[in-house]
Amino acid sequence: MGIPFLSVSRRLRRTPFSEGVEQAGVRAFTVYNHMLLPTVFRSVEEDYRHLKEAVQVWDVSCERQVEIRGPDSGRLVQMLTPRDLRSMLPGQCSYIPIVDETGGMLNDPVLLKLSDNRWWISIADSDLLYWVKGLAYGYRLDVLVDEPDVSPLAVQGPKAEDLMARVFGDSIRRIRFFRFGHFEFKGRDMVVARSGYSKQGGFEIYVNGSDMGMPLWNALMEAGRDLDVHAGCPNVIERIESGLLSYGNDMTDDNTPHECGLGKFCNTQSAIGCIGRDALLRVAKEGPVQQIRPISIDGDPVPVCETFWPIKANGRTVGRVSSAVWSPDFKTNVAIGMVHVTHWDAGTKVNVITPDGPRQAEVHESFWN
Ligand code: THG
Repeated sequence: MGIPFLSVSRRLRRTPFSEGVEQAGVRAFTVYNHMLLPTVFRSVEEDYRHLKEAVQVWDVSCERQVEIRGPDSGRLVQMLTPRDLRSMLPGQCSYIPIVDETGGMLNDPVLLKLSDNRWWISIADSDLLYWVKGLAYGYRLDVLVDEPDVSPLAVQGPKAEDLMARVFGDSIRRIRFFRFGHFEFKGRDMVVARSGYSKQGGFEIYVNGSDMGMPLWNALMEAGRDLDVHAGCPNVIERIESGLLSYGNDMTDDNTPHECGLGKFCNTQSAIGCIGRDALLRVAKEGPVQQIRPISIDGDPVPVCETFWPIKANGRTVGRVSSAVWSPDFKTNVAIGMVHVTHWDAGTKVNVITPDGPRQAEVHESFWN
């Protein structure tokens, strides 16, 4: 399975770090926000082991920023999300579901509040810029909305803090989780947050200016030589183990935040102005009838999950798996799927129809208990 080749052109954007990624021996890419995103360097399993033991530098430029500036910027950002942003302070990050007028998920970005009048929405894989521009224009808001020349570079793994301290100074150690500060690199101001698409700890540098891409990439690689720094990328095994959702894979605009297990990031009652508020208040009354759950799948390593795999019980479809992979640490296949209310309790035994045939599987509350 898989396709033989992906033709690159101007529509499939390279990144400020593509040269470094190629030098490091990238083996495969995916496309995310119309941009190259590496998926494999040595092998998915070697990358996974190294991520859990050392430190990696990830080209996650594809996490594009939707910048909103101006006096109405706070109002516009609150229109996008059922998370109540009134208590959010400059210097904070927030994981926010973004919903349309039906309460359907349009994106699940990280929001950064740079100041009362300036925000970055660090988006997952959907063209959110057009929704935000449309709202700004339609509501005649006093804002500017655009995509700045800012490209995130993630530094992830247990040795990430030591590497970052060598390049940005010891004060980097004082950044708390989901907070950010401003740091200089070669005289250029950069936003650095303690965040990232893994649970191994680390930072994200919002690289300000494409011209700074390779100088920063090279500085990190040189400073981390004795830490065994290596180019890496979001790792499918680690992210499923960690329960990190992938927009477009695990959920789409057909799903509400509650179905996605993102209810804890919603304050729909108090999120006054949220476009999807009425729709979400209506569905919240009933409660979701399906929800995302971690699932373990018995047997040998499963193939790559390229389409939904049906989840069955007593011959009836009770859900679908959207992501699945063999976990070397858990010694089972770990998966993420949408499961019907009748079968979502932890411990429920189901069958997953993989391309290799049906497998026994179990629904979990989380992978750690
Ligand atoms: N970092 C940045 N931008 C991003 C991502 C990122 N944009 C695309 C994509 N990732 C968006 N999706 C996620 C999903 C999960 C998290 C971040 C972005 C995440 N979740 C933690 C969790 O679920 O445990 C923390 C959530 C919290 O406590 O607030 O970090 O990775 N810049």
